[in-house]
Amino acid sequence: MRIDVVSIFPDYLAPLDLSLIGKARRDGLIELQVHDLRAFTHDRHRTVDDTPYGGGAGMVMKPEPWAEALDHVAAQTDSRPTLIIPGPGGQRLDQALARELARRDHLVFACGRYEGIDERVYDYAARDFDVRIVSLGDYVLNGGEVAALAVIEAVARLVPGVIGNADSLVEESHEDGLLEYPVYTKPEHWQGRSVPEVLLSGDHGRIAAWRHEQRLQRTAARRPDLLPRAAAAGAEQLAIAVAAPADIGELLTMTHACWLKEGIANRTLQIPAQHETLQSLTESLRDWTTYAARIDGRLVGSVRGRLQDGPAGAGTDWHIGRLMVAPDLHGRGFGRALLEFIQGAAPAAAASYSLMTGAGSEDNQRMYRRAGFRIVTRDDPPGTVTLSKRRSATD
Ligand code: JD8
Repeated sequence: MRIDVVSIFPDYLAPLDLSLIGKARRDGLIELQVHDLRAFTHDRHRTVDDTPYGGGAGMVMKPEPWAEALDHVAAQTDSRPTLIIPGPGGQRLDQALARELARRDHLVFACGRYEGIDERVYDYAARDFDVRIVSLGDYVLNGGEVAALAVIEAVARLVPGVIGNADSLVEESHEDGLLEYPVYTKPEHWQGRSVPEVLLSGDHGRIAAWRHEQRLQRTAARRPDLLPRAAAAGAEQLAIAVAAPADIGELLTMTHACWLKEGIANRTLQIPAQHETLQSLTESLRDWTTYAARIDGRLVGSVRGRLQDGPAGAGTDWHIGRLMVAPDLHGRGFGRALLEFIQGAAPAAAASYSLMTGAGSEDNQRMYRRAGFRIVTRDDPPGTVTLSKRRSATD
């Protein structure tokens, strides 16, 4: 990812030389350049501001230096960068926006000062940039640099490879609308306080369930405003029933729609789901226990499972497949709800769960890891990862 920052206080961005982002720059994962706006002035006083038309307090940033600075940055790339102009009236920064910006190749930050930047610069910049006004929150800062630092840190840490262990990105606050669970490390007993026993049990299923419960409780206590989106979305709204031949038409349509996105994420048209037909899907109802999830009669999701021999000595495995949610309903927790449902639907004989997804399907992998699944094999078949999870006594 390339990042350019323009400011009259370039030293304000010095913290980006430190820590993980400093390392990511040295490792070539992030290319970051800071530009002094005054370098794009031509008068002896290197003037960047002037009095506001219409009167009033303070000074306004002149358009000419900004135009030259943005032209200079735009000339360095043939892609259309995203220009982020921090401002108190902008779109609030949140994890969803951070994830969206982390998918861009080139971000440019225009850090204003004084009373702000001449309004014509916003329109001028739209010629070469996707212009986004972003705010840190409903309070007033003196300039855009602090906001630029926060956005860059929130975005850069999502760039693959910046955070060493991608797993740690999974269970984070706001990642799925819930606050994070409490964390502990050695010593087990400290100042008469002990680590919760479940965390010493080694039972991944129980630990994942306890942590999820902790996240719900903390969110309810500290950020109840987040709960509706996180919790309400879940299973409550879904009417789940075993799929019947009458569902096949809708199911085929949704299968093709959902695996279009998977095909793009994995740059392939060789995924079996992409080649399903009415006949093959009807026949699959014999081999798989397939569920259809509806809201107000509309098919919004599906998932299936079948028993198979687990890895040697590991008993019978409940293999989960075709977990899908209608593309327009992603991000509401329905996928997590269907994953919880299909685990609960496993026959008593199942000692473990397994599922497969694309090596490039990061969102899917994130959801499965959050539910306690771990990658056990790669590229069997090529381009896929298989994840597994032991069934716990409480499941
Ligand atoms: C950019 C100039 C100062 C703002 C007169 C104080 C973001 N969440 C946020 N609060 N404030 C900013 C922000 C403030 C800025 C600039 C961002 C450029 N100022 C101005 C208007 C009132 N002074 C911000 N992101």
